Amino acid sequence: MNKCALLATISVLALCSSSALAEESADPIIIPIHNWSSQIVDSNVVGQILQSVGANVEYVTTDSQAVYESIRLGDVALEVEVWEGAFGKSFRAAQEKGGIVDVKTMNAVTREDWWYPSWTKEACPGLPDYKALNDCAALFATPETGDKGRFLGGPVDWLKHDQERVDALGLNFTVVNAGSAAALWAEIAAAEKDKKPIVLFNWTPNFVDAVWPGEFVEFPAWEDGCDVDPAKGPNPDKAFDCGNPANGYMKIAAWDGMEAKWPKAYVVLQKVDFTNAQLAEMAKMVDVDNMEPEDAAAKWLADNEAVWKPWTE
Ligand code: TMO
Repeated sequence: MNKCALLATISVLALCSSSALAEESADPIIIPIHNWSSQIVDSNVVGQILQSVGANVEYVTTDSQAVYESIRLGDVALEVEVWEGAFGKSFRAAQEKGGIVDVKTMNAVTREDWWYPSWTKEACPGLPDYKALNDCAALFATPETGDKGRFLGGPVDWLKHDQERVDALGLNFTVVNAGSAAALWAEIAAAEKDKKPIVLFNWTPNFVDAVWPGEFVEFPAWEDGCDVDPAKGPNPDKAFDCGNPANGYMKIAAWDGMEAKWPKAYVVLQKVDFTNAQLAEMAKMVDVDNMEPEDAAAKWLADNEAVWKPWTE
């Protein structure tokens, strides 16, 4: 028997206010963790904030695409970083099936795409135009890619459809996927030693912004539907013939049962908002300062009380 029902049976129903009825579940709020640093840190930041208002929190490591189905089914409660470029498609698919809420669009503006550190442009001066990149493809060749250039993509679960883009735009590149985000940074650092041209997947906000100046390759501009509709973009026969959105959103998503089950936590979640600078800083604490994500989150909270305390009030 819950507390209200018990009170009702002893005839003190008047004490049972509506806020007591909207009692917070003691079940853990399950927060998914993925494989890039800002997401790992800000998920811990949000988890620690929710704990500070009394919630129980658990973290699970999940695939960054399948997570939208897990949220829809209520297996995990929320996602702190819905990047438009990588996850817009999976998020929209889950929304169409129902069970997932678009909680908010955060302040941060995102971009995820082919990128090069600045020394690359000295070897291939027509950059950032993708046609110039294509003419320079041989500069990016490796033993693995023969006479084609190597594009170093991110881990496959980010589903960037780079191979489809190579095919749709006729690029002289072979896509090789890195096993982890850390492998991307190691390759930039190695290329920097002899200023070897390199083109790889990167995104902003990220710590990279402050460590290696560089630019995104400019592909034909993203149009809504370019990932599904061959008519969009310059190649009339193929989808994926556009760059990713250059001013992409970053959203928070949640299970549609979260508000009823954890009403207080949900109100806090609706107020959570991160800027590009804050996300870049969180990534830096892990990728440059080698902090554990949990400690980075605790430090961020200690350093930024003025930012997040109001979210809990
Ligand atoms: C999925 N990511 C934000 C790393 O591009």
